[in-house]
Amino acid sequence: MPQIDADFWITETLSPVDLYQHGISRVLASCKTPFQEMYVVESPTYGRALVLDGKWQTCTGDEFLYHEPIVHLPCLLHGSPKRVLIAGGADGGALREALKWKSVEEVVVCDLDGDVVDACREHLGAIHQGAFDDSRARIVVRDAFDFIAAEQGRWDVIVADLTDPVEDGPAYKLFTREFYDACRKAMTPAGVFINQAGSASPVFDSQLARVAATIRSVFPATHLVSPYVPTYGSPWGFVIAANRPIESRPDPTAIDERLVDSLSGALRSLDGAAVLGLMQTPKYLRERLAGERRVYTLADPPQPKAGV
Ligand code: SPD
Repeated sequence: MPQIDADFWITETLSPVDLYQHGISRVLASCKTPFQEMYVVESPTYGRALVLDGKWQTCTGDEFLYHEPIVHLPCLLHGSPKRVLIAGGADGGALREALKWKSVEEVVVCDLDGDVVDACREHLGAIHQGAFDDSRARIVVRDAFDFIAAEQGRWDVIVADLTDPVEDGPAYKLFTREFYDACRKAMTPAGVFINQAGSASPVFDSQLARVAATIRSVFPATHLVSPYVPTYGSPWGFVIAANRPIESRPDPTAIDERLVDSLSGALRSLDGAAVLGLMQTPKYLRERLAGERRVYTLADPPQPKAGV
């Protein structure tokens, strides 16, 4: 454990009565962009981190627990992705992982906030590891909704690596049925979609259940996984969606072989056994999701302050 020398604390409000705090030893960048309040900070324990609108986005200490599954689960389900679109993803962690696929010819990172992309490129090299400079990578600073709606049948995998749908924040429209419908149309028929969908804590799962119900209202097949990322303060939820059934009991040996054949880089979190484990949705979440019917629409989008 490094010496704790923090005189500044990032306090994330998980609910009106639950806080998660990280002591900060150094602020590397901070500003109000046209879209959100940004901090790039250093934690003595978790390393460099990106914080947007008071919410911890990613950090060098545990980002692989998020970026590996959000990229490799949909890519494995597709099998041989050529074109990958990352909506959000300014830190470059998902981009780094997508570029490990030998089959990948093009990865677009479409993020609304160029100031955040620039800060991540400068300060979070340990996360992007130079991925922005790969010849297969393209950065588009634009609203992902508009970008995705402009193209049909193009993407093999779409990764919605978004900020949480904070009220008045930049991402809330990207958790609606209209957005998921645009994603489905923008994908090839064999395309696979994945969305970071919020906390999977049994006491904060309302948004996750509703996001899952919204995606289920658009795609024929959906599946929830819940990796644990320590700095998010609870298990997290990713919803995977596709036009065909999603294999939830893959053979670990076959996955190991496919990862060896398909990837050019090593993984820290995933192998065949870990993929099989991640695909097993906990019972409380299966029951919670099965009972959810409400969907988010542009006319009725997420409003987190209304209740957790
Ligand atoms: N509250 C944490 C939600 C994290 C969402 N996005 C993380 C971005 C990592 N690339």
